[in-house]
Amino acid sequence: MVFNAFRRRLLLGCAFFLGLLTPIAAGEISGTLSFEKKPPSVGLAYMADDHGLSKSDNPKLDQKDQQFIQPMVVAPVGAKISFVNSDNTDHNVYAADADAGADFDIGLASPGSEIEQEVTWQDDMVIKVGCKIHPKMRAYVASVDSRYHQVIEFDRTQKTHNFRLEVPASVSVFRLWLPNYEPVEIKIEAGKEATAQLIKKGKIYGSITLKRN
Ligand SMILES: [Cu+2]
Repeated sequence: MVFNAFRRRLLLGCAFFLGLLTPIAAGEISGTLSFEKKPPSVGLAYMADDHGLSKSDNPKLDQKDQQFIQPMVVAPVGAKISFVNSDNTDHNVYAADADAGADFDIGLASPGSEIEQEVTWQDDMVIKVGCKIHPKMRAYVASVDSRYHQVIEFDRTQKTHNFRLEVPASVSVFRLWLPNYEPVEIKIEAGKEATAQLIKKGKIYGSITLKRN
């Protein structure tokens, strides 16, 4: 009896330990991006068949030290983005993307200001925003309404990057957006793996591998 109880505890202990070592938890996609050259600075992974992201979350895009703090904000059409100037110098935020129909300019944003901009342009696009005062400043706004999304910030010295995305059973259409690359769409069901090429200007620059448990 004593031995059995001990053994059971040992087995439970092992199961718990193995649980900790399991590479991906339930309801997750784990992805690996491999680039042949330098990766871009940022990307967006999301499940395109979810449309539950709230319009009232009011995401912030902050400016400090002459940079946009967030490389990308995700906001569905109809949401309002707050452009915040947390710097001690004037800034501006503008976009001019004819394909998406995004054309705005918040004017002069003085230190401490917070200016709202509604996402009025095309759904499911990623646009570049800049600052007319500091031409090197750059960020992206994704008009994406999926709750299951992740902004991926790349370490540009690394050619391989892993990410994880929590996904419920109800969604299966994975999309990846990378600046200047062709968008990737992969339908992936639980228990499956998939690979796709990363293509820029008609050439293969890398690959993406997904595993869904
Ligand atoms: Cu600026």
